[in-house]
Amino acid sequence: MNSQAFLDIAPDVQHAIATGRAVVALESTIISHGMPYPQNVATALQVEEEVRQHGAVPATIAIINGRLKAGLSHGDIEQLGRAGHAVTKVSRRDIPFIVARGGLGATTVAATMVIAAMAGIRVFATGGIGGVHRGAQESFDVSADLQELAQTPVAVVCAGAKSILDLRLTLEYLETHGVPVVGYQTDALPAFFTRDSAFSVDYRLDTPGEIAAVLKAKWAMGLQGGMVVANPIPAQFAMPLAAIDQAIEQALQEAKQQGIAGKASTPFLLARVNALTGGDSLASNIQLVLNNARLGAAIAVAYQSL
Ligand code: PSU
Ligand code: MN
Repeated sequence: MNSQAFLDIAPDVQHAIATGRAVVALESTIISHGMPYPQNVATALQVEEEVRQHGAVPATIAIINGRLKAGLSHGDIEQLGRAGHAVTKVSRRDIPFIVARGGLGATTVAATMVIAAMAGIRVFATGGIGGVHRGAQESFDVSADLQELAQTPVAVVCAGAKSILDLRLTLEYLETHGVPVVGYQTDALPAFFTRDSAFSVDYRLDTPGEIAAVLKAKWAMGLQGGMVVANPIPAQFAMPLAAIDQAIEQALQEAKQQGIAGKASTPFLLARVNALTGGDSLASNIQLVLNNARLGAAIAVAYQSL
């Protein structure tokens, strides 16, 4: 038995892979734990449509009835979105448990990369990646997303990382583990709701074709691991830094007071930041994900043409 025995690839995704067409993986924790219902479901469907409009086939990834899925039905997406935080958040370590019990799981960036790689998908678009949390010197809270980027050959297009994280330590960790961080048309690391931060990216690339060429070179020579492609939120949807910082500070305080730790930490912080900033941040969040879906599709198309 090999990994394919656990994996169901949707027919349109299978067809695209077999004929060398572009495919973009999408994650499902962003649906269950990253946004409120019903905007999470509407956004997930809109993101898939955005990928299609830009010449690629979307493959939203999750675990449904214990099967690894690359490509979900609308019913699957509705189920994940409606159940929200009741769905098991699945990172690499959780995969075999949800499979063995025939359960439902929403995949994080790490688990989505694992399943995308099994399916042969090289490009993945999402909102933000996990990283090194503030205070990690004490808590040791470092997202498994970073280790996955070090070992699994999938490029992750994101809007950087939310400043619920320590961006400086996140960059240091990625450097140590050999994960390149590319800025798309920017020299600064974007911080999710804002177009830049105090930190620089390793490499700035200005076209999807250049990014595809680097991916090709990396994997053709057998270098392991993925790449972070950081795509700044479109200027018209960026949030004022002060409002975001205040909400993040408050969310972090609440998490500390309530002793939130482990895998609950990121979902708690995301939900509190969403609640404290109201509809504004949700609108920005949706727009940056759509923006990443467009760039992901363009990179996947360029990659297939090489
Ligand atoms: N950051 C966001 N939105 C998200 C996530 C992170 O702005 O939805 C999700 C992603 O699925 C990511 C996960 O992989 O949270 C990271 O969780 P942890 O820090 O527990 O590894
Ligand atoms: Mn963590």
